[in-house]
Amino acid sequence: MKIGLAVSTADALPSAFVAMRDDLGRCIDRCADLGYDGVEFALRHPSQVDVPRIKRRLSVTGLQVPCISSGQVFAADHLYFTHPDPTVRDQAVERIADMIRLAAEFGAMVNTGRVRGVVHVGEAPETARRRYLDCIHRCADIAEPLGVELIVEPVNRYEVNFVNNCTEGLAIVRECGRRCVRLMPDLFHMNIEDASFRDALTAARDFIGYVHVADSNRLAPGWGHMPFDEIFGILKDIGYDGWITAEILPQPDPDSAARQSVRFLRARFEARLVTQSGH
Ligand code: LER
Ligand code: MN
Repeated sequence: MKIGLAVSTADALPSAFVAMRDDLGRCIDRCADLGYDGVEFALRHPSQVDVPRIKRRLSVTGLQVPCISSGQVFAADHLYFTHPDPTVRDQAVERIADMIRLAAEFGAMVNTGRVRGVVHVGEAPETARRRYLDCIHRCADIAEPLGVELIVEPVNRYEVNFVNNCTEGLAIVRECGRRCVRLMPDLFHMNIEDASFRDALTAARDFIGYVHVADSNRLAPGWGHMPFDEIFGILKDIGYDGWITAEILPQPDPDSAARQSVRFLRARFEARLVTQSGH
């Protein structure tokens, strides 16, 4: 398992759930010092990344960029796949296409998160679903030849009204039926929406490409009441050994939150190995 931290640029919206808002090169250096394996970039636009400079920082530190996420494309630019206006849907696809090309530079996935959109008042969920699937197929056409995976993240009902739990996420990933489109459970959202961590994660076991973690209150893991030991046990049982990225609030301050996350996640994960190997 590799541990990541979601970070963003200094001008990120307050609604971006990132522990660090800083120059991205500095974020990499700080995360390397703290013992992370990688950083997820939460971006509004791919032009925020100076590719040669970031590649140098990654090569010096040995860190990876496992994922580019796009929540600010929804929150700041209001571009999303279910928009009634086809021009806006085209712009959303274009922005995600640019993020896919950026992700290809780093061997990263692209989280399409809230860019999936919402079911508009007065419209049928089926209309949203049809628009969404059309857009995600167009993105997959670009991602597949570049070897980039697109991840679909169920997000709780207080943020969007479309694809809230892992069952719905799994259904849409299956319906999409593209190899490069995978599911990304986020424990914070699951804690609100899914009746059972075990049932939801087990049902999705063949489709999980990436995992977001936070404690029950979006603070660093260990500072709330998320049942991490149980969840790590389930992830082991289903054979998930990919990235676990902390998407947390910068409280009480960015470095304390980031330090707590990596220490806690590593310790609990290693404890799980010890327990399960019977030592
Ligand atoms: C994004 O990864 C996420 O989890 C959302 O809550 C952002 O709104
Ligand atoms: Mn998330």
